[in-house]
Order: sequence, then structure tokens, then C-alpha cells
Amino acid sequence: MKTVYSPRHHGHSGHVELYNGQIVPAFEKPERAEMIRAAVEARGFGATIAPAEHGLAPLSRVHDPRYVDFLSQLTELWLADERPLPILPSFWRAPGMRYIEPETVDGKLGHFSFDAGCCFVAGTWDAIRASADVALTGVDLIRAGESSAFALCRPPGHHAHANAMGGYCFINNAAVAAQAFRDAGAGRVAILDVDYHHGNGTQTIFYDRADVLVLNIHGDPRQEYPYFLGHADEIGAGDGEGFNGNYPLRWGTGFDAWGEALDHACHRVAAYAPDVVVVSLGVDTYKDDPISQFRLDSPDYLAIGGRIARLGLPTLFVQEGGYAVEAIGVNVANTLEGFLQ
Ligand code: Q9C
Ligand code: ZN
Repeated sequence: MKTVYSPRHHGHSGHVELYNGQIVPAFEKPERAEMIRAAVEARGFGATIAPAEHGLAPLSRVHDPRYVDFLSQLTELWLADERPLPILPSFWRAPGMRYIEPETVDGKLGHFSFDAGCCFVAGTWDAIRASADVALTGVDLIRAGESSAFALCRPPGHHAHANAMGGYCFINNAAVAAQAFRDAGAGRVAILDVDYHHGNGTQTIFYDRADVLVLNIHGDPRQEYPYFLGHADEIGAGDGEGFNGNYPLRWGTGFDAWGEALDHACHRVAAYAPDVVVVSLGVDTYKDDPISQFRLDSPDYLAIGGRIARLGLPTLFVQEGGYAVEAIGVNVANTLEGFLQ
């Protein structure tokens, strides 16, 4: 299995987030990707390759083009106003307020975000583009006949909506990849999101579509971020009814219950018979993750990879979350090793 990786993720560094009411260094930091790369390369699964440039058109297949424009122009707009970096949104609408794109940068920043989890520094936009190219190059590998590939995306993507950033996510790399598979001729694509947090962006993007099955195993939104989506009764709408599935699990969940949810989700994927599976691979389900409340241990990730492999389908792994930096490499590499065994 090849890994797609770009050092351009380093441009997204030194940024901050709001945590417990304090501005703190972001948990989503460059060391994460470097720990993963080191662990995966040490196991010798296959070559690490650089992404190919795919441009912005594949991003606008799932994102509002005005949102992509906003991301591309934000830092320029901000600096033109002689403001210091970093950029952090802090104004949002309540239901009942209008959905009209403001002309000024503070207004745009609120219009195109849903929380303060997406901080911009000078290299953030370049890192975002590289991350999407990493996912799209993973798509290319599978289209060229590889049975699996690992897109080592950073920043992550699954919280990003068609027109809003949040939760450390700007462009929804897994959604962009799934749509690229569809556009290249795949009839059906399944997205299996095993990150600790519900993939609210991915769910919303495909909610009314039957051609992309979206299944999520995650912290119950009654307790956990993103709080306002990810309940079990969200099954899809219109043509998409029956093609979204959520497995919300309580804080403290261990691999016994988590693995049962995965097994159930995998049976659903198999019944859907997709041409390809995109795995949104977050390892923030780990027992020592600093911002998460599940209790998976490192050997459990071997079993996760093994269960996904039993589907016998072409599989693109797309990196999402995981914040226990000292263990993130082992946990991701264990997932991939379990898949390859
Ligand atoms: N106490 C990903 O894993 N912070 N994003 C929530 C709640 C946001 C996680 C804090 C977590 C976003 C890709
Ligand atoms: Zn997460």
C-alpha cells in the first residue's frame, strides 16, 4: 500500500484554538503527520509518493465555489486590512438570521464557518490544497489498479461542510475523493468514518444522495462535539433515505461495543456492494487521546484494519483526527497493517 504525503502540511503550524475558554496551541499540529509518516514508513507497506496537482475544480464538485474562493482569498483580505495573523472566526448566525454573504472579512469569516476550530496562518491555504491533492492522488492510485492506498491528509476534512469550515477541517478530503471516484465512473461509493467525532460535513454533503453511502461511528452528540448532528435517527433524506447511518456511542466506550458497531457497519457496506470504500481514518478513539473519551487500545487498530479488509473492496484510507501524538503513528500503522495482513 502506497502512502501519499506532502510536506506542505507544515505551512499550517503555530496556529491556535479555543479550548476550555482559553486560547491554546492547536491540538491539530504538524507533528501528527510526521509521527504517522515515520511509523508507516518504518513498517515498509510501500512507497511514500508526492501528490499530483489537481487544481480546484474537484473541490468545487462537493463545495460551494464561493466557499473555495473565500478560503483562497481569506489571508490576502485579512492582511490587506493590516491585521495581524492568525485569523480565527468568532461570529456566527443563529437560525432565523439571513444567509447572505457579507462583503467584509469578519462577516465572510462567520458566514463560511461554524466554530472557532479553523485558525488560518500564512501557510494554511497552501496546506489545505496539498491535503486535497493528497486525497485525489490516492483516488488516482486506486483508479490505476491499486487495491488500497493511504492518503496522509493534513489538515483533516470530515467536519467541513459544502460551505463551512469547522473542527480543524477546511476542505472535506474524503468527500472530494468519493466524488472524484463517482466522476471517474464508480457507480457507488461507501464512506466509512471511524474518527471519534461525527463526520457532520461528510454526512451533510451526501445526505440526499443514494450513490454515496455514509456510515459514521462516533461519540454521541448528546455528549460530544460536533453536538448538533450525528444522532441515530439521521438516515438520509429524499433519494438518500436509507443511505446514511450513524452509530453514536457513549463516553467510555471500549473496543467490545465499538467493534460491534464496526461489524454492523461493515455488513451494511457489503450489502451496498460499492465499487470502492473511502475510510475516514481518525484514531482519536484511542484511550489516551487528549480531547476524546473512548477507550480503544493500540492492538484494537489491527482488528479494525482486518475487519475492513474482509470487505474485499478497493479501499482508500484518508487521514482525519487523532491527537495523542506519541501513539498516533502506531495506531494508524496498526490499522493499515491489520488491513494488509
Ligand atoms: N470539548 C477532528 O478530529 N474540539 N476534529 C471540540 C470539545 C473540536 C476534532 C472540543 C474537535 C474537532 C478532525
Ligand atoms: Zn476527530
